[in-house]
Amino acid sequence: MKLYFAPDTCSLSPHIVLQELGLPYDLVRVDNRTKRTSDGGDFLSINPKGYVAALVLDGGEILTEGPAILQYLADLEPSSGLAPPSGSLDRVRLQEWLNFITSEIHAGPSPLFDRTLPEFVQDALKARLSRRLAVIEAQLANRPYLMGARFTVADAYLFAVLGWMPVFSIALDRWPALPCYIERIRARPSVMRALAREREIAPVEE
Ligand SMILES: N[C@@H](CCC(=O)N[C@@H](CS)C(=O)NCC(=O)O)C(=O)O
Repeated sequence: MKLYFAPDTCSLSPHIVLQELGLPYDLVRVDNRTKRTSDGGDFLSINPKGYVAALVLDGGEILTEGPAILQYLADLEPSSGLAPPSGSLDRVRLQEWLNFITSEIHAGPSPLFDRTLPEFVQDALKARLSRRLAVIEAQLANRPYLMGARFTVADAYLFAVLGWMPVFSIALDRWPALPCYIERIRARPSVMRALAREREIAPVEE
């Protein structure tokens, strides 16, 4: 498999999951501004939507959209427990979290990356995001991971997007469970290996 990634983005989550599974993969860095790739290609020919992550399967099929990629990977190794079995109520609970993360923590607040956004819009987005973070705080108050005792793909995804909060000037210590959760996940060997591998790939030359 081949994962197209950009540093400090949501593509870290499938990367963590590849590491959790111990599967072999190639890593291709994408310059999100130029859409050029570290192997000299045009990322738009891989994902015409123009965003990471994209996962090229060994048979040539290309998967996009984080929650779909994450579940595909988890299902390659059901015994990993990275996702509950398809068709179970727990699987739907996982999908509930993946959808919450993708719409409320990832896409919803992402306009905050635009520093030219009027301040009143920034304030409204941050207020909404804070309400969503309070939901996560409540969930994590008495369990180590979103789904309970086990780390799942939802945690890999949430970890990746929580990394943006300092960029949005949101101090996570307002929600005491969140800094502990982040540190718990950052300490996983899979996470350390994924971050190290991403750092090994130089920026795409223009
Ligand atoms: N709906 C997509 C969104 C992916 C996404 O937002 N990717 C960002 C990085 S986190 C990106 O590559 N943005 C570049 C762009 O949109 O040009 C998903 O959930 O996978």
